[in-house]
Amino acid sequence: MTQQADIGLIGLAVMGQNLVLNMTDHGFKVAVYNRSPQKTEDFLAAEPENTHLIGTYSIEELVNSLKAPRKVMLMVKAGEVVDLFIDQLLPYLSEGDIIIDGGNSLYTDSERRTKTLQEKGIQFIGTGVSGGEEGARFGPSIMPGGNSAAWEAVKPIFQAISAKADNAPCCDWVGDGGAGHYVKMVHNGIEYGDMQLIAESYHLMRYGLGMSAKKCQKVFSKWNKGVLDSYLIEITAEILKFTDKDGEPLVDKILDAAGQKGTGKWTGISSLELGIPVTLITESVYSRCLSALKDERVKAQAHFGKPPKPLKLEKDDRKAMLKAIHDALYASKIISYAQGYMLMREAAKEFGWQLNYGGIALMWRGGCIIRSTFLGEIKNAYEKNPDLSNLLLADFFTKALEDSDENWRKAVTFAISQKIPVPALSSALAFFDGYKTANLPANILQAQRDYFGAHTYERVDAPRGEFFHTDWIQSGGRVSSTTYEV
Ligand code: NBP
Repeated sequence: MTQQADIGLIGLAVMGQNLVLNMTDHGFKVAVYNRSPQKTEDFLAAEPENTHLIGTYSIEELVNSLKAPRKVMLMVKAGEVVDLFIDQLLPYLSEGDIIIDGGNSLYTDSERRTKTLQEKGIQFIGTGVSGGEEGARFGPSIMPGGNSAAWEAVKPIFQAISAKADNAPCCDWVGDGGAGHYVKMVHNGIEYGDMQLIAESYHLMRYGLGMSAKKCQKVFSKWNKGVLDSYLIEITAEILKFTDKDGEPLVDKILDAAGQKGTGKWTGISSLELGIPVTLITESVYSRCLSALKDERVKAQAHFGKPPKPLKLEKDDRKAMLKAIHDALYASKIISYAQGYMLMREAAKEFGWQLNYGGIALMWRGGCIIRSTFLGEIKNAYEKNPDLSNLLLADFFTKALEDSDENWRKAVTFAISQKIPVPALSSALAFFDGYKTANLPANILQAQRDYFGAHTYERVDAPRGEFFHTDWIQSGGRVSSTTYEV
């Protein structure tokens, strides 16, 4: 076979097929391969006019159809399957060839693959691809990391097929090793948070204020024209509008037990490992876990009794409460992104990545599930001050939080009084209050730790890094103290 394809793609499931068609739309010749040959045959049969597609039925045939340096992209199930294909590819690849993993791989796997392949002379790119089926077909957000030497060869293809925001591609080099998949992981975690915040706001409207699905839909449609303008708010309004064959909202027939595939959990795990309080995303993961305990929740409601009936408010009061819910959602969303950025900053320090924070916001600005106008403000904040230590300290976000403060507390108080769980809205508020409190009660924690475990503590009247220990219990069981430096 002549070496004619610009890129090879392995894995013709939803994402792979749509990415291939996106690439051929942009004039690239793509050789495809799938473990089950029938999928390759069906895919080619569905595209009889597409002269940019080359079907192959063995790894050797796939590799031999590629122009040098060969670029092979994997769009297969994350995990062992990726390593399986890398092992199958290696005998046929030459020095300088490039393997790209576009699945939802764990960043530590991408870190490992970059290193081991580099030792073999093969360049590796681990890239996040976001936007689901439609994004893959018409323009995803693409977050590549790995071996930077491979970027120039892959860049024209990736930037051509990616979404565009303000005429700029939602794709740029993220960083070395696992950086691309790390940023994609945080993106997915933020997606969990955004979804949870919307669900909690819906819960407050529907069961706190007794609004119909249709009325909730109208509110979300209105919100989508303001600061909350985003794909997820837009599709929530669409979902609430959707009725089944009985003319009833389909959403009322959907079982309230959420699934998850693991990227939110990975974000939570990484936040715990790095010691960064990414509370909103982690609460969102736990909320899905709690929702999944459907049978237990049903039993517990019978045991403890039903939540109160919705509050019937006068028109103006209801309007004011809806505004409070809006502001609470907006402020909490700011907290969630700030926490996500805190996590990326710490990860960059830990793994030695040079992350472009404004560039990341631009990559998420279009094509992906969390796309929103809001991300433009994050990009602006980092453009104004590339050394910004925390998003909350940027003028725009500081003002937004100050403006929302009263309403945020009002919405959370309302939720508590109506016994409606709002873990994301309320934990965001608790984080905000903690973040801007100079003196937290951690002095008590330190004293307790020193009391039972001699873990020592620092003092407010001594330089940081000087540690003290106190003998808290003295003879006779009386509590007094002797303090000494350690
Ligand atoms: P899947 O994640 O469902 O993977 C399907 C592909 O993996 C098929 O080509 C299948 O081959 C192959 N495969 C499997 Br499964 N087990 C295999 C094995 N043991 N050996 C060889 N091949 C195997 O596809 P997808 O939903 O298109 O997602 C692809 C990647 O993109 C995943 O990592 C996913 O997490 C990520 N992603 C998905 C989305 C989305 O919206 N779906 C969005 C963003 C990222 P077969 O046809 O022979 O079974």
